[in-house]
Amino acid sequence: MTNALTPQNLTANTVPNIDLDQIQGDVLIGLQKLAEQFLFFQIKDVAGFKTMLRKQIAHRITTTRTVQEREFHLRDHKDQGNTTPLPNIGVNLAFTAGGIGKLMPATNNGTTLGDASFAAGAKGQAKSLGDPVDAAGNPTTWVPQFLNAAIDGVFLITGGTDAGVNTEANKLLGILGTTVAVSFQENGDVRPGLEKGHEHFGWLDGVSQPGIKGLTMPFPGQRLLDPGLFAFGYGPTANPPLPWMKNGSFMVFRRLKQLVPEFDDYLESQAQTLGMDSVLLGARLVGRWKSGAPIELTPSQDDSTMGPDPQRNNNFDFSDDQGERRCPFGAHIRKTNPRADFGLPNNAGLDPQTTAVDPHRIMRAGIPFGPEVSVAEAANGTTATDRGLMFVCYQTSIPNQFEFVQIKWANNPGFIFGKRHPDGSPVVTGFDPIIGQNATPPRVRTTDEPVPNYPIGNVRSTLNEPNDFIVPTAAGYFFVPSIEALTNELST
Ligand code: N7H
Repeated sequence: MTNALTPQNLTANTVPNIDLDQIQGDVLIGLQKLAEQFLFFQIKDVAGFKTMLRKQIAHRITTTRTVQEREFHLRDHKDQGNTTPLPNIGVNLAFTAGGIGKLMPATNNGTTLGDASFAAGAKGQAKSLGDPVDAAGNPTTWVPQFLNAAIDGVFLITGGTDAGVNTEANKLLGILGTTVAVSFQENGDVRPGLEKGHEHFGWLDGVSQPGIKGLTMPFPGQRLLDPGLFAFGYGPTANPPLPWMKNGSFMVFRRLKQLVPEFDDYLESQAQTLGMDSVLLGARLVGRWKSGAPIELTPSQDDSTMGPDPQRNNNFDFSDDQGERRCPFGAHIRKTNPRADFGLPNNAGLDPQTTAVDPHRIMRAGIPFGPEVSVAEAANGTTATDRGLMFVCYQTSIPNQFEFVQIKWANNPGFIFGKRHPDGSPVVTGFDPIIGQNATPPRVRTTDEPVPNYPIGNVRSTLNEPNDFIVPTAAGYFFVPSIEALTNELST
Protein backbone atom coordinates (compact mmCIF):
# COMPACT_ATOMS: atom_id res chain seq x y z
CA MET A 1 0.00 0.00 0.00
CA THR A 2 1.30 3.44 -0.80
CA ASN A 3 1.54 5.91 2.00
CA ALA A 4 -0.39 9.14 1.63
CA LEU A 5 2.75 11.15 2.41
CA THR A 6 4.40 12.79 -0.57
CA PRO A 7 7.77 14.49 -0.96
CA GLN A 8 5.89 17.76 -1.18
CA ASN A 9 4.42 17.31 2.27
CA LEU A 10 7.63 16.16 3.76
CA THR A 11 9.63 19.15 2.60
CA ALA A 12 7.24 21.53 4.21
CA ASN A 13 6.79 19.68 7.43
CA THR A 14 9.76 17.72 8.57
CA VAL A 15 10.44 18.76 12.10
CA PRO A 16 13.34 17.43 14.11
CA ASN A 17 11.51 16.12 17.14
CA ILE A 18 10.61 12.80 15.50
CA ASP A 19 13.81 10.78 15.43
CA LEU A 20 13.85 9.85 11.75
CA ASP A 21 17.28 8.20 12.08
CA GLN A 22 16.05 5.76 14.72
CA ILE A 23 12.62 4.64 13.51
CA GLN A 24 12.68 1.88 10.89
CA GLY A 25 11.51 3.06 7.49
CA ASP A 26 8.33 1.03 7.01
CA VAL A 27 6.65 2.33 10.18
CA LEU A 28 5.66 5.93 9.49
CA ILE A 29 6.17 6.57 5.78
CA GLY A 30 6.54 3.08 4.32
CA LEU A 31 9.51 1.57 2.48
CA GLN A 32 9.36 2.14 -1.27
CA LYS A 33 8.18 -1.19 -2.63
CA LEU A 34 7.36 -2.60 -6.01
CA ALA A 35 8.52 -5.96 -4.68
CA GLU A 36 8.94 -7.17 -1.10
CA GLN A 37 10.34 -10.35 0.39
CA PHE A 38 9.04 -11.50 3.77
CA LEU A 39 11.83 -13.63 5.22
CA PHE A 40 10.78 -15.33 8.46
CA PHE A 41 13.49 -17.04 10.49
CA GLN A 42 14.38 -18.85 13.67
CA ILE A 43 17.43 -17.88 15.70
CA LYS A 44 19.59 -21.00 16.11
CA ASP A 45 22.70 -19.52 17.71
CA VAL A 46 21.87 -16.57 19.94
CA ALA A 47 25.44 -15.38 20.58
CA GLY A 48 26.40 -15.69 16.90
CA PHE A 49 23.23 -13.91 15.78
CA LYS A 50 23.88 -11.04 18.20
CA THR A 51 27.39 -10.57 16.87
CA MET A 52 26.18 -10.40 13.28
CA LEU A 53 23.29 -8.13 14.22
CA ARG A 54 25.64 -5.67 15.92
CA LYS A 55 28.48 -5.79 13.41
CA GLN A 56 26.80 -6.24 10.04
CA ILE A 57 23.01 -6.20 10.05
CA ALA A 58 21.99 -3.12 12.05
CA HIS A 59 23.76 -0.81 9.58
CA ARG A 60 21.82 -2.21 6.68
CA ILE A 61 18.45 -1.33 8.20
CA THR A 62 16.63 1.37 6.25
CA THR A 63 15.55 4.27 8.41
CA THR A 64 12.68 6.72 8.08
CA ARG A 65 15.23 9.37 7.09
CA THR A 66 16.39 7.28 4.13
CA VAL A 67 12.83 6.57 3.08
CA GLN A 68 12.09 10.27 3.18
CA GLU A 69 15.13 11.10 1.03
CA ARG A 70 14.16 8.41 -1.45
CA GLU A 71 10.75 10.04 -1.82
CA PHE A 72 12.53 13.15 -3.13
CA HIS A 73 14.61 11.10 -5.54
CA LEU A 74 11.59 9.24 -6.80
CA ARG A 75 9.76 12.48 -7.43
CA ASP A 76 12.69 13.85 -9.46
CA HIS A 77 13.05 10.55 -11.30
CA LYS A 78 9.36 10.63 -12.31
CA ASP A 79 9.44 14.37 -13.09
CA GLN A 80 12.23 13.67 -15.58
CA GLY A 81 9.94 11.24 -17.36
CA ASN A 82 11.68 8.05 -16.19
CA THR A 83 9.56 4.95 -15.88
CA THR A 84 12.19 2.35 -14.98
CA PRO A 85 12.04 1.41 -11.28
CA LEU A 86 14.86 2.63 -9.01
CA PRO A 87 16.54 -0.21 -7.10
CA ASN A 88 15.82 1.40 -3.70
CA ILE A 89 16.58 -1.69 -1.63
CA GLY A 90 15.09 -1.39 1.84
CA VAL A 91 15.57 -3.68 4.84
CA ASN A 92 13.59 -3.70 8.07
CA LEU A 93 13.87 -6.22 10.88
CA ALA A 94 11.37 -7.23 13.57
CA PHE A 95 11.05 -9.91 16.25
CA THR A 96 8.25 -11.96 17.77
CA ALA A 97 7.89 -12.21 21.55
CA GLY A 98 9.80 -15.49 21.35
CA GLY A 99 12.62 -13.84 19.41
CA ILE A 100 12.85 -10.93 21.86
CA GLY A 101 12.87 -13.50 24.67
CA LYS A 102 15.87 -15.28 23.13
CA LEU A 103 17.83 -12.04 22.69
CA MET A 104 16.77 -10.52 26.02
CA PRO A 105 15.85 -13.24 28.53
CA ALA A 106 15.02 -10.52 31.10
CA THR A 107 11.92 -9.67 29.06
CA ASN A 108 10.42 -12.98 30.14
CA ASN A 109 9.51 -14.05 26.61
CA GLY A 110 8.52 -10.57 25.60
CA THR A 111 5.93 -10.12 28.35
CA THR A 112 7.63 -7.04 29.82
CA LEU A 113 7.07 -5.16 26.56
CA GLY A 114 3.64 -4.41 27.96
CA ASP A 115 1.40 -5.71 25.15
CA ALA A 116 -0.58 -8.80 26.11
CA SER A 117 -1.46 -9.68 22.50
CA PHE A 118 2.18 -9.41 21.38
CA ALA A 119 3.19 -11.69 24.25
CA ALA A 120 0.44 -14.20 23.40
CA GLY A 121 1.47 -14.15 19.72
CA ALA A 122 -0.66 -14.16 16.58
CA LYS A 123 -1.46 -17.88 16.85
CA GLY A 124 -2.68 -17.42 20.41
CA GLN A 125 -4.91 -14.55 19.30
CA ALA A 126 -6.31 -16.20 16.13
CA LYS A 127 -9.48 -17.43 17.81
CA SER A 128 -10.38 -14.03 19.22
CA LEU A 129 -9.94 -12.49 15.76
CA GLY A 130 -12.56 -14.89 14.40
CA ASP A 131 -10.08 -16.91 12.30
CA PRO A 132 -11.22 -20.47 11.51
CA VAL A 133 -9.81 -22.64 14.35
CA ASP A 134 -10.16 -26.23 15.59
CA ALA A 135 -11.45 -27.31 19.00
CA ALA A 136 -8.04 -26.63 20.54
CA GLY A 137 -8.04 -23.07 19.15
CA ASN A 138 -5.41 -23.78 16.47
CA PRO A 139 -5.93 -22.07 13.10
CA THR A 140 -7.16 -24.49 10.44
CA THR A 141 -6.38 -22.36 7.37
CA TRP A 142 -2.76 -21.38 8.07
CA VAL A 143 0.22 -22.64 6.09
CA PRO A 144 2.00 -25.35 8.11
CA GLN A 145 5.24 -23.38 8.59
CA PHE A 146 3.40 -20.85 10.76
CA LEU A 147 1.77 -23.56 12.83
CA ASN A 148 4.75 -25.81 13.37
CA ALA A 149 7.93 -23.73 13.30
CA ALA A 150 8.59 -21.17 15.99
CA ILE A 151 9.21 -17.88 14.22
CA ASP A 152 11.62 -15.53 15.99
CA GLY A 153 11.97 -12.74 13.49
CA VAL A 154 11.27 -11.38 10.03
CA PHE A 155 13.19 -9.32 7.51
CA LEU A 156 11.07 -7.12 5.28
CA ILE A 157 13.17 -6.63 2.15
CA THR A 158 11.81 -4.16 -0.38
CA GLY A 159 12.88 -2.81 -3.74
CA GLY A 160 12.11 -2.13 -7.37
CA THR A 161 12.27 -5.74 -8.61
CA ASP A 162 11.97 -9.30 -7.33
CA ALA A 163 15.54 -10.00 -8.47
CA GLY A 164 16.79 -7.06 -6.38
CA VAL A 165 15.03 -8.11 -3.18
CA ASN A 166 16.01 -11.75 -3.64
CA THR A 167 19.68 -10.78 -4.01
CA GLU A 168 19.49 -8.73 -0.81
CA ALA A 169 17.78 -11.61 1.01
CA ASN A 170 20.60 -13.95 -0.02
CA LYS A 171 23.19 -11.43 1.18
CA LEU A 172 21.52 -11.25 4.58
CA LEU A 173 21.32 -15.03 4.83
CA GLY A 174 24.98 -15.24 3.80
CA ILE A 175 25.95 -12.87 6.62
CA LEU A 176 23.86 -14.70 9.21
CA GLY A 177 24.97 -18.21 8.11
CA THR A 178 24.06 -20.92 10.58
CA THR A 179 22.95 -18.48 13.27
CA VAL A 180 19.47 -18.61 11.71
CA ALA A 181 17.22 -21.08 9.88
CA VAL A 182 14.63 -19.87 7.39
CA SER A 183 11.05 -20.73 8.45
CA PHE A 184 9.14 -19.20 5.54
CA GLN A 185 10.01 -16.98 2.57
CA GLU A 186 7.56 -15.33 0.20
CA ASN A 187 7.55 -12.34 -2.13
CA GLY A 188 4.79 -9.80 -2.59
CA ASP A 189 4.57 -7.67 -5.72
CA VAL A 190 2.73 -4.59 -6.83
CA ARG A 191 0.25 -5.66 -9.51
CA PRO A 192 1.14 -5.06 -13.18
CA GLY A 193 0.06 -2.35 -15.63
CA LEU A 194 -3.06 -0.35 -14.84
CA GLU A 195 -3.60 -2.42 -11.69
CA LYS A 196 -0.51 -0.87 -10.07
CA GLY A 197 -1.46 0.19 -6.54
CA HIS A 198 -4.66 -1.88 -6.62
CA GLU A 199 -5.20 -4.95 -4.44
CA HIS A 200 -6.40 -8.22 -6.01
CA PHE A 201 -10.16 -7.51 -5.81
CA GLY A 202 -9.31 -4.49 -7.98
CA TRP A 203 -9.57 -1.52 -5.58
CA LEU A 204 -6.96 1.19 -5.28
CA ASP A 205 -5.24 0.65 -1.92
CA GLY A 206 -3.30 2.94 0.41
CA VAL A 207 -5.72 5.82 -0.11
CA SER A 208 -6.48 6.79 3.49
CA GLN A 209 -3.70 6.83 6.06
CA PRO A 210 -3.42 8.84 9.25
CA GLY A 211 -1.22 11.93 9.02
CA ILE A 212 1.44 12.38 11.71
CA LYS A 213 1.99 15.52 13.71
CA GLY A 214 5.47 16.82 12.98
CA LEU A 215 5.85 14.84 9.76
CA THR A 216 2.84 15.28 7.49
CA MET A 217 1.20 18.30 5.96
CA PRO A 218 -2.29 16.83 5.79
CA PHE A 219 -4.36 16.55 2.66
CA PRO A 220 -7.97 17.72 2.96
CA GLY A 221 -9.77 15.38 5.36
CA GLN A 222 -6.60 13.68 6.60
CA ARG A 223 -6.39 13.61 10.40
CA LEU A 224 -3.10 14.60 12.05
CA LEU A 225 -2.40 12.16 14.86
CA ASP A 226 0.22 11.83 17.60
CA PRO A 227 3.33 9.96 16.39
CA GLY A 228 3.12 7.98 19.63
CA LEU A 229 0.20 5.99 18.22
CA PHE A 230 2.70 4.40 15.83
CA ALA A 231 6.18 4.74 17.39
CA PHE A 232 7.02 4.69 21.09
CA GLY A 233 8.36 7.74 22.87
CA TYR A 234 6.01 10.48 21.68
CA GLY A 235 2.62 11.81 22.66
CA PRO A 236 0.08 10.76 23.80
CA THR A 237 2.10 8.37 26.00
CA ALA A 238 5.65 9.63 25.89
CA ASN A 239 7.21 6.92 28.06
CA PRO A 240 7.51 3.49 26.46
CA PRO A 241 7.02 0.48 28.78
CA LEU A 242 10.80 -0.14 28.61
CA PRO A 243 13.27 2.68 27.79
CA TRP A 244 14.85 0.82 24.84
CA MET A 245 11.44 0.51 23.17
CA LYS A 246 11.61 4.21 22.28
CA ASN A 247 11.27 4.70 18.50
CA GLY A 248 10.06 1.11 18.18
CA SER A 249 6.65 -0.09 17.00
CA PHE A 250 4.48 -3.20 17.00
CA MET A 251 3.87 -4.75 13.60
CA VAL A 252 0.96 -7.02 12.71
CA PHE A 253 1.46 -9.32 9.75
CA ARG A 254 -1.44 -11.27 8.20
CA ARG A 255 -1.19 -13.31 5.00
CA LEU A 256 -4.74 -12.87 3.74
CA LYS A 257 -5.74 -15.06 0.83
CA GLN A 258 -8.36 -13.43 -1.40
CA LEU A 259 -10.81 -15.58 -3.35
CA VAL A 260 -11.03 -13.23 -6.32
CA PRO A 261 -13.04 -15.18 -8.96
CA GLU A 262 -15.42 -16.32 -6.21
CA PHE A 263 -15.87 -12.73 -4.99
CA ASP A 264 -16.46 -11.45 -8.54
CA ASP A 265 -19.09 -14.12 -9.21
CA TYR A 266 -20.71 -13.44 -5.84
CA LEU A 267 -21.03 -9.72 -6.64
CA GLU A 268 -22.70 -10.59 -9.95
CA SER A 269 -25.19 -13.04 -8.51
CA GLN A 270 -25.97 -11.00 -5.38
CA ALA A 271 -26.47 -7.86 -7.45
CA GLN A 272 -29.02 -9.75 -9.53
CA THR A 273 -30.84 -10.91 -6.42
CA LEU A 274 -30.90 -7.36 -5.07
CA GLY A 275 -31.84 -5.89 -8.44
CA MET A 276 -28.83 -3.62 -8.72
CA ASP A 277 -25.58 -3.20 -10.63
CA SER A 278 -22.66 -5.35 -9.46
CA VAL A 279 -20.12 -2.51 -9.79
CA LEU A 280 -22.24 -0.31 -7.52
CA LEU A 281 -22.69 -3.21 -5.09
CA GLY A 282 -18.91 -3.67 -4.88
CA ALA A 283 -18.45 0.05 -4.27
CA ARG A 284 -21.02 -0.04 -1.47
CA LEU A 285 -19.27 -2.95 0.24
CA VAL A 286 -15.92 -1.16 0.25
CA GLY A 287 -17.15 2.46 0.50
CA ARG A 288 -15.05 3.38 -2.53
CA TRP A 289 -15.17 2.74 -6.25
CA LYS A 290 -12.28 0.72 -7.64
CA SER A 291 -10.58 3.97 -8.69
CA GLY A 292 -10.41 5.00 -5.01
CA ALA A 293 -13.19 7.62 -5.28
CA PRO A 294 -15.32 7.53 -2.09
CA ILE A 295 -19.05 6.83 -2.56
CA GLU A 296 -19.62 9.39 0.17
CA LEU A 297 -18.62 12.07 -2.36
CA THR A 298 -19.75 10.42 -5.58
CA PRO A 299 -22.49 7.96 -4.62
CA SER A 300 -23.96 7.04 -8.00
CA GLN A 301 -20.98 6.73 -10.31
CA ASP A 302 -17.21 6.41 -10.24
CA ASP A 303 -15.02 9.47 -10.71
CA SER A 304 -11.68 8.17 -11.88
CA THR A 305 -9.95 11.54 -11.55
CA MET A 306 -11.03 11.90 -7.92
CA GLY A 307 -9.98 8.34 -7.04
CA PRO A 308 -6.20 8.83 -7.01
CA ASP A 309 -6.33 12.55 -6.15
CA PRO A 310 -5.25 13.05 -2.51
CA GLN A 311 -6.61 16.60 -2.57
CA ARG A 312 -10.11 15.17 -2.90
CA ASN A 313 -10.31 11.46 -2.12
CA ASN A 314 -10.49 11.78 1.69
CA ASN A 315 -12.33 15.04 2.02
CA PHE A 316 -15.41 13.76 3.89
CA ASP A 317 -16.29 12.61 7.40
CA PHE A 318 -19.76 10.95 7.03
CA SER A 319 -21.32 13.66 9.24
CA ASP A 320 -23.83 14.60 6.53
CA ASP A 321 -24.79 10.98 5.88
CA GLN A 322 -26.30 9.77 9.14
CA GLY A 323 -29.07 7.96 7.21
CA GLU A 324 -26.46 5.89 5.28
CA ARG A 325 -27.93 7.13 2.02
CA ARG A 326 -24.51 7.62 0.42
CA CYS A 327 -22.39 5.03 2.21
CA PRO A 328 -23.61 2.08 4.31
CA PHE A 329 -22.43 2.07 7.93
CA GLY A 330 -21.11 -1.44 7.24
CA ALA A 331 -18.88 -0.47 4.29
CA HIS A 332 -15.25 -1.50 4.87
CA ILE A 333 -13.87 2.05 5.07
CA ARG A 334 -16.68 3.22 7.37
CA LYS A 335 -16.35 0.23 9.72
CA THR A 336 -12.57 0.57 9.96
CA ASN A 337 -12.56 4.38 10.23
CA PRO A 338 -15.99 5.71 11.21
CA ARG A 339 -14.71 9.31 11.26
CA ALA A 340 -17.46 11.61 12.60
CA ASP A 341 -20.04 8.85 13.12
CA PHE A 342 -19.78 9.21 16.90
CA GLY A 343 -20.93 12.83 16.56
CA LEU A 344 -19.44 16.24 15.90
CA PRO A 345 -17.48 18.35 18.40
CA ASN A 346 -19.79 19.87 21.03
CA ASN A 347 -19.80 23.53 22.08
CA ALA A 348 -17.04 22.85 24.58
CA GLY A 349 -14.90 21.58 21.69
CA LEU A 350 -15.03 17.96 22.85
CA ASP A 351 -14.55 15.90 19.69
CA PRO A 352 -15.70 12.25 19.79
CA GLN A 353 -13.49 11.46 16.78
CA THR A 354 -10.45 12.39 18.88
CA THR A 355 -11.45 10.14 21.73
CA ALA A 356 -13.34 7.27 20.07
CA VAL A 357 -11.74 6.85 16.63
CA ASP A 358 -8.23 8.34 16.46
CA PRO A 359 -6.77 6.12 19.23
CA HIS A 360 -7.66 3.04 17.16
CA ARG A 361 -6.10 4.07 13.85
CA ILE A 362 -3.39 1.93 12.26
CA MET A 363 -0.65 2.67 9.71
CA ARG A 364 -1.00 0.18 6.85
CA ALA A 365 1.95 -0.96 4.74
CA GLY A 366 1.00 -4.19 2.95
CA ILE A 367 1.56 -5.47 -0.59
CA PRO A 368 -0.32 -7.96 -2.82
CA PHE A 369 1.05 -11.48 -3.31
CA GLY A 370 0.37 -14.18 -5.88
CA PRO A 371 -0.25 -14.13 -9.63
CA GLU A 372 -3.00 -12.43 -11.58
CA VAL A 373 -6.24 -14.41 -11.97
CA SER A 374 -5.85 -16.78 -14.94
CA VAL A 375 -8.38 -17.13 -17.73
CA ALA A 376 -9.25 -20.62 -16.45
CA GLU A 377 -9.79 -19.42 -12.86
CA ALA A 378 -12.04 -16.61 -14.04
CA ALA A 379 -14.01 -18.99 -16.25
CA ASN A 380 -14.45 -21.59 -13.48
CA GLY A 381 -15.08 -19.02 -10.77
CA THR A 382 -12.60 -20.91 -8.58
CA THR A 383 -9.22 -19.94 -7.16
CA ALA A 384 -6.53 -22.40 -8.16
CA THR A 385 -3.43 -20.53 -6.94
CA ASP A 386 -3.09 -18.54 -3.72
CA ARG A 387 -3.21 -14.76 -4.10
CA GLY A 388 -4.09 -11.97 -1.71
CA LEU A 389 -2.63 -9.36 0.54
CA MET A 390 0.44 -9.47 2.75
CA PHE A 391 -1.31 -7.23 5.25
CA VAL A 392 1.07 -5.24 7.46
CA CYS A 393 0.18 -2.54 9.95
CA TYR A 394 1.98 -0.57 12.65
CA GLN A 395 0.80 0.66 16.05
CA THR A 396 1.94 1.00 19.65
CA SER A 397 -0.89 -1.16 21.01
CA ILE A 398 -2.03 -4.30 19.17
CA PRO A 399 -5.16 -4.79 21.35
CA ASN A 400 -6.21 -1.16 21.10
CA GLN A 401 -5.46 -0.65 17.42
CA PHE A 402 -5.34 -3.59 14.96
CA GLU A 403 -7.32 -6.01 17.16
CA PHE A 404 -9.78 -3.33 18.18
CA VAL A 405 -10.57 -2.51 14.54
CA GLN A 406 -10.89 -6.19 13.57
CA ILE A 407 -12.82 -7.44 16.62
CA LYS A 408 -14.79 -4.51 18.00
CA TRP A 409 -15.65 -2.89 14.68
CA ALA A 410 -15.30 -5.20 11.63
CA ASN A 411 -16.51 -8.42 13.35
CA ASN A 412 -19.19 -6.70 15.45
CA PRO A 413 -22.61 -6.67 13.75
CA GLY A 414 -23.87 -4.08 16.23
CA PHE A 415 -21.22 -1.49 15.32
CA ILE A 416 -21.86 1.29 14.60
CA PHE A 417 -24.43 1.45 17.32
CA GLY A 418 -27.65 3.41 17.76
CA LYS A 419 -28.09 4.64 14.18
CA ARG A 420 -31.49 4.99 12.49
CA HIS A 421 -32.70 4.67 8.92
CA PRO A 422 -34.38 7.70 7.33
CA ASP A 423 -37.76 6.09 8.23
CA GLY A 424 -36.74 5.99 11.91
CA SER A 425 -36.21 2.23 12.15
CA PRO A 426 -33.01 1.09 13.90
CA VAL A 427 -29.97 0.15 11.82
CA VAL A 428 -28.43 -3.27 12.36
CA THR A 429 -25.12 -2.58 10.68
CA GLY A 430 -23.88 -6.16 10.30
CA PHE A 431 -20.35 -7.37 9.57
CA ASP A 432 -17.70 -5.64 7.51
CA PRO A 433 -18.43 -7.39 4.18
CA ILE A 434 -14.73 -7.39 3.22
CA ILE A 435 -12.75 -8.38 6.32
CA GLY A 436 -15.45 -9.15 8.92
CA GLN A 437 -15.33 -12.68 10.38
CA ASN A 438 -18.29 -14.46 11.97
CA ALA A 439 -16.66 -17.14 14.12
CA THR A 440 -19.96 -18.94 14.61
CA PRO A 441 -20.35 -21.75 12.04
CA PRO A 442 -21.35 -21.66 9.22
CA ARG A 443 -19.66 -18.19 9.32
CA VAL A 444 -22.49 -16.50 7.36
CA ARG A 445 -22.38 -12.69 7.45
CA THR A 446 -25.02 -10.06 6.78
CA THR A 447 -24.61 -6.32 6.21
CA ASP A 448 -27.20 -3.56 6.16
CA GLU A 449 -28.35 -1.59 3.15
CA PRO A 450 -26.43 -2.78 0.08
CA VAL A 451 -29.11 -1.11 -2.09
CA PRO A 452 -28.75 2.67 -2.07
CA ASN A 453 -31.49 5.04 -1.01
CA TYR A 454 -29.78 7.90 -2.76
CA PRO A 455 -30.83 10.66 -3.07
CA ILE A 456 -34.18 9.55 -1.67
CA GLY A 457 -35.99 6.30 -0.96
CA ASN A 458 -36.74 4.04 1.97
CA VAL A 459 -36.02 0.55 0.71
CA ARG A 460 -34.67 -1.75 3.42
CA SER A 461 -32.21 -4.34 2.07
CA THR A 462 -29.75 -6.83 3.53
CA LEU A 463 -26.65 -8.37 2.03
CA ASN A 464 -26.09 -12.06 2.78
CA GLU A 465 -22.56 -13.40 2.53
CA PRO A 466 -22.51 -17.18 2.83
CA ASN A 467 -18.71 -17.45 2.55
CA ASP A 468 -15.54 -15.68 3.57
CA PHE A 469 -13.79 -14.21 0.54
CA ILE A 470 -10.71 -13.40 2.62
CA VAL A 471 -9.04 -16.29 4.43
CA PRO A 472 -6.18 -15.82 6.89
CA THR A 473 -3.37 -18.20 5.94
CA ALA A 474 -0.55 -17.00 8.25
CA ALA A 475 0.03 -14.31 10.84
CA GLY A 476 2.64 -12.92 13.19
CA TYR A 477 2.92 -10.21 15.84
CA PHE A 478 6.32 -8.47 15.89
CA PHE A 479 8.23 -5.69 17.62
CA VAL A 480 10.19 -3.38 15.29
CA PRO A 481 13.07 -2.00 17.39
CA SER A 482 14.86 1.29 16.88
CA ILE A 483 18.31 1.22 15.25
CA GLU A 484 19.83 2.00 18.64
CA ALA A 485 18.08 -0.94 20.31
CA LEU A 486 19.29 -3.24 17.52
CA THR A 487 22.89 -2.18 18.01
CA ASN A 488 22.79 -2.13 21.82
CA GLU A 489 20.17 -3.85 23.97
CA LEU A 490 19.24 -6.59 21.49
CA SER A 491 22.76 -7.48 20.40
CA THR A 492 24.78 -7.40 23.62
FE1 N7H B 1 -8.69 -2.59 4.32
N1 N7H B 1 -10.22 -3.83 -0.07
O1 N7H B 1 -9.67 -4.01 -1.12
O2 N7H B 1 -11.42 -3.90 0.00
N2 N7H B 1 -9.04 -1.55 2.64
N3 N7H B 1 -8.55 -4.29 3.25
N4 N7H B 1 -8.10 -3.62 6.02
N5 N7H B 1 -8.60 -0.88 5.40
C1 N7H B 1 -9.13 -0.18 2.56
O3 N7H B 1 -7.98 3.72 2.00
C2 N7H B 1 -8.90 -4.48 1.92
C3 N7H B 1 -7.77 -4.94 6.08
C4 N7H B 1 -8.41 -0.77 6.78
O4 N7H B 1 -9.43 5.50 6.70
C5 N7H B 1 -9.48 0.19 1.22
O5 N7H B 1 -6.46 2.31 1.33
C6 N7H B 1 -8.61 -5.85 1.55
C7 N7H B 1 -7.54 -5.33 7.45
C8 N7H B 1 -8.41 0.62 7.16
O6 N7H B 1 -10.90 5.24 5.08
C9 N7H B 1 -9.60 -0.96 0.50
C10 N7H B 1 -8.09 -6.46 2.66
C11 N7H B 1 -7.75 -4.19 8.20
C12 N7H B 1 -8.61 1.32 5.99
C13 N7H B 1 -9.35 -2.07 1.40
C14 N7H B 1 -8.07 -5.49 3.72
C15 N7H B 1 -8.07 -3.13 7.28
C16 N7H B 1 -8.74 0.37 4.91
C17 N7H B 1 -9.73 1.61 0.70
C18 N7H B 1 -7.59 -7.86 2.85
C19 N7H B 1 -7.65 -4.01 9.69
C20 N7H B 1 -8.66 2.84 5.85
C21 N7H B 1 -8.49 2.26 0.19
C22 N7H B 1 -7.26 -8.66 1.89
C23 N7H B 1 -8.11 -4.85 10.58
C24 N7H B 1 -10.07 3.32 6.14
C25 N7H B 1 -7.59 2.82 1.25
C26 N7H B 1 -10.15 4.82 5.96
C27 N7H B 1 -8.95 0.71 3.59
C28 N7H B 1 -9.47 -3.45 1.10
C29 N7H B 1 -7.65 -5.78 4.99
C30 N7H B 1 -8.27 -1.81 7.65
C31 N7H B 1 -9.95 -0.99 -0.99
C32 N7H B 1 -8.85 -6.52 0.22
C33 N7H B 1 -7.17 -6.72 7.94
C34 N7H B 1 -8.19 1.17 8.55
